[in-house]
Amino acid sequence: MLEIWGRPYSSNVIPVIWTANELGLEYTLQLAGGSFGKLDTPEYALINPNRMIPAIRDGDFALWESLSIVRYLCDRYGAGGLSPANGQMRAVADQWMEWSASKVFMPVIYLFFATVRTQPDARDLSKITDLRDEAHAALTILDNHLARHAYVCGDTFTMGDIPLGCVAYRYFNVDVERPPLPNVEAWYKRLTERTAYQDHVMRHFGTNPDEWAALEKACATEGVI
Ligand SMILES: N[C@@H](CCC(=O)N[C@@H](CS)C(=O)NCC(=O)O)C(=O)O
Repeated sequence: MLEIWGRPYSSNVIPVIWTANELGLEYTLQLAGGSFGKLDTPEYALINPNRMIPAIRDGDFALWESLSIVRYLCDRYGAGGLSPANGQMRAVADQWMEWSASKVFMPVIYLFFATVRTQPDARDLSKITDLRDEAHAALTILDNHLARHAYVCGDTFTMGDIPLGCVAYRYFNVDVERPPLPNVEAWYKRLTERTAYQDHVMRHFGTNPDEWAALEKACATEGVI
């Protein structure tokens, strides 16, 4: 059976878990990384020599790098669906996946760290505003694109929506004022209607480091996968 290694609150692991659930794949989640450890073991070095999460094992085949894993799962188990059959459409899906990583992921993850992962009395408001502005500027490009399309590749949900959908959840759920992005907001609302998104992306992550740590720890005992 497919094994996914990682922790379900990790920003790079969430796209892999969401993808596996969109595809209806059976898998086991091997809790690893952060407080779950296991990355320093000889066994894990064979799966990912970088000793980072996520990684997967699919039979004898091991793979790391979150977006490569999403592409692999969609190409292997969702060809013609999440991985568009048309080569140009697949390239457009790929383009938005790369763009998510190169333009949006970093300001949003730093915004997340500057808010949720920083104690309230230690937060730097001007840094938070700068990160919000950087994320908003990038997301304005997506907003213009989504004025003409329901999803990044057109009328249907594809793998191109997955990394951006994960980043969008964090962006729309940190405690910061956001200027309007009407088309991104409408697309985000469409994602929130998907069961796999509700179950695996829309995880309440708390409002401060203590809440965040408690929620992440709880997923080991409550079986939240
Ligand atoms: N480019 C890599 C980045 C992987 C990465 O930075 N993973 C972090 C978690 S988000 C990690 O393994 N941190 C160590 C840990 O969680 O213990 C990917 O997309 O898979």
